[in-house]
Amino acid sequence: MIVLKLGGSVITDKDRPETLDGEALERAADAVASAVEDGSTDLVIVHGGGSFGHHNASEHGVSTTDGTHDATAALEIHGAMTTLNQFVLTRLLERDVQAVPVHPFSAGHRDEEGRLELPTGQVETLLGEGFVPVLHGDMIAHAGSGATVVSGDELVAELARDLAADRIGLCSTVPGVLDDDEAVIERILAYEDVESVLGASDSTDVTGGMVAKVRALLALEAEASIFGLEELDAFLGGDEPGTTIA
Ligand code: IP8
Repeated sequence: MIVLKLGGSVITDKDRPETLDGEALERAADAVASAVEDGSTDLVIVHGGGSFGHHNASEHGVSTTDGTHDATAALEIHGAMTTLNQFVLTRLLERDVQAVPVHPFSAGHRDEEGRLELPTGQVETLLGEGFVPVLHGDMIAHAGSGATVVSGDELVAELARDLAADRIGLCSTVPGVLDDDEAVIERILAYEDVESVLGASDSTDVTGGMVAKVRALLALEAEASIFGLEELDAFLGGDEPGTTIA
């Protein structure tokens, strides 16, 4: 079973509010369609927000830790994400991928400490029935804080853990984690290995950019790959392109 994250910055124009990168999304959908064509690959897809969600969240001062009790704000952020989810589903369905949505806002919650609880029975059942569940970064109920953002990376980590994923892929705008000379770091074994080269994300990103990704992936049992869109076919075909986080 593969958990694949399509980065929000890959499938949207991250610097223009609510703008899709249609060409990139079509390429990603093509790669997914050829990977699941023969029915032998179980795939769960998670997509990030890019320009759908992060702008709304920062306008309302909402992040993974700062919540809101304002339903209008929560619905605006959630609505941006479900709009993007609909675009992703449509591109997949057009290619005969049996993609169905799973919206985290209706499925999980955080406890007082901010720990994410995400039941995965529906995802497992959908997989067993031949569907490709498509989750997304979203709003989520947060005990004591109203509702906060849940990032796609957190969802990837939860799903990979709970469903004992064999492989994890993060399709990103960069070809992997880059060192100071812009070369792809092939393997990361510990956060300290890359602390000095991981800068903050340069667009509006309320969930922490590459630093959060690497940290979340290091905590997992399964190996994860971070790679660019050009390598999505290779990853889904069994290769380990880009950076492997072990
Ligand atoms: O792009 C964030 O998901 P991410 C979703 O995976 C929202 O961090 C609502 C900003």
